[in-house]
Amino acid sequence: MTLAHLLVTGGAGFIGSNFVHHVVAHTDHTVTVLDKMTYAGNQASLADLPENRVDLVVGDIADAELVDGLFAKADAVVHYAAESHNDNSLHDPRPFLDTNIIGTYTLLEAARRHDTRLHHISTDEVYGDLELDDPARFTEDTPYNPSSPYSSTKAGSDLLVRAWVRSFGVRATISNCSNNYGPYQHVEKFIPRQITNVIRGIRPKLYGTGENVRDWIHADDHSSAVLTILDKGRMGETYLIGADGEKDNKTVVELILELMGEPRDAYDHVTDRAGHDLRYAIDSTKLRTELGWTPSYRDFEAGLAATIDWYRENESWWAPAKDGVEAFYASKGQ
Ligand code: NAD
Ligand code: TDX
Repeated sequence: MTLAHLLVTGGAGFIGSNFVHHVVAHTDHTVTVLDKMTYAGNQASLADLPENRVDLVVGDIADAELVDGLFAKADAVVHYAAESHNDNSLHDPRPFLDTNIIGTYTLLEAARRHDTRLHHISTDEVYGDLELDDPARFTEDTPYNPSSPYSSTKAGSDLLVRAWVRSFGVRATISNCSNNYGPYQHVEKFIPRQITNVIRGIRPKLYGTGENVRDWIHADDHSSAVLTILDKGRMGETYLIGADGEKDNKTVVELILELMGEPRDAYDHVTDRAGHDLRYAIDSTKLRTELGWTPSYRDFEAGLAATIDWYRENESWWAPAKDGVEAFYASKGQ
């Protein structure tokens, strides 16, 4: 790849920081992270990276002047920054509009001014949900049908990118990935919440019946897919990223308990999420056949066991957020 300097928005968050680690390990690129350091950003996620490869600029992607200066120096931009949690979007949608819609608009205008290559990170949730017994999976041609304030703002941001490509010739690609797991994920999310609950002696909390299905991919596989698209992706195209990892939530909770040496039924059913999507499933044939990408983490149980080890060994990383997150969920009966 001829790219040398990447601007990574949201690089202090879960998937963004995994991507920065992946770039440092597998390429010669240098990286500037632009991150607002919201509750979801954590400088410790970037702490062990070489200073001559990675620097952090604390700021808002909706700050046009700041963004303009950073685009002037970047060979390509990878856009992870977002408000990312469905439950928060049900409680207070406004930050989702500010960051996911206005923030993405601000980046697109800068990409247009500087003719900078932009890769936009999105989610399979833009497609809505599938029935449990539906043999279909999402493809690049599935119509958009988002359910939550979060997924509707991600859908809106995708449509802005498509419009800026068509109307202004912006050089952009989009990827829509399934649920990620791995190190550096905030304890508000499903898998880290349950692992850290078990570490703390709290029973895991399953929303509703727990029959909801998510299609799990390791964050490092998401990173390798994004690098592949940056390298070989066709401008204006959308690529779905997934690793054939469908599991229902009940199975995941039981596996976490078993791997952590607890009885498989030592969890509670709690109030369901409003509008809870039933099932996500990704068909990533286009990415695999056109660009030659394949996932490396094929054994979910082994990846989950390594993730459990990471949370056990890095309590100082997650402990400061844990009590506040649990108090928030408790206030909602979750
Ligand atoms: P995260 O919440 O862990 O991280 C988001 C990061 O963005 C944080 O560091 C935060 O400080 C930063 N940020 C938020 N608002 C900002 C702003 N206005 N300006 C600059 N920085 C800002 O999220 P994540 O789970 O790492 O998700 C990253 C991206 O991947 C998002 O775009 C999300 O929609 C997408 N995605 C996530 C998943 C998943 O399973 N987590 C799956 C598919 C796609
Ligand atoms: O305590 C919990 N108990 C529970 O049963 C939590 C926090 C979640 N759940 C359920 C809800 C979902 O069915 O687990 C599943 C996963 O929940 P989240 O981790 O909140 O993820 P999800 O809502 O599926 O969205 C994630 O994947 C797609 C990311 O947070 C999004 O940013 C991404 O777009």
